[in-house]
Amino acid sequence: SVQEKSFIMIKPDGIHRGLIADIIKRFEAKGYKLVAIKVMVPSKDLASKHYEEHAQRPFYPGLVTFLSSGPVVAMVWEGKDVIKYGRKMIGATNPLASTPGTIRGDYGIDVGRNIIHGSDSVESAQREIALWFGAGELAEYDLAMGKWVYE
Ligand code: DAT
Ligand code: MG
Repeated sequence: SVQEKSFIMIKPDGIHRGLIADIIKRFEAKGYKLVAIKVMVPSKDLASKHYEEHAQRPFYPGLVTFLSSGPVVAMVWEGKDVIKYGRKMIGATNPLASTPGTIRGDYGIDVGRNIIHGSDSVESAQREIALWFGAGELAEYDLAMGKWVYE
């Protein structure tokens, strides 16, 4: 609910479908601040750790294979309530249950091809940012438009 950071990742389907610019545009236009970004093909180990909370689920092996097929765009976005509101912008896990206007609602159909990941709590955001980025990879700066976004 204060200034916080969320780990947002465009998954391989989002990259292959040419949605990078649209997704970044939505977070940027909302007023959030991009503080880290990189393109990579995640190792199987990294993908497994990212989704470790789902290790016992039947879809886990396929999910890890899909994510590590890469490439992904890993990002950290900062701003007021970005964790919860970012999840709203992303939409429901199942794209067919996502409201039109959300990223998954506008672009996805199947749950295993839902385009984007977003942290779901302060704790998972901290864990995921530390997993995907090294200390020093996060930029600290004031956005010039900040005073026109926040009162
Ligand atoms: P979210 O990505 O909305 O946080 P989650 O954490 O429950 O959703 O699941 C992580 C990812 O796993 C999700 O983005 C897509 C995949 N997934 C979830 N439930 C699934 C299911 N029932 N069948 C196939 N893939 C699933
Ligand atoms: Mg999740």
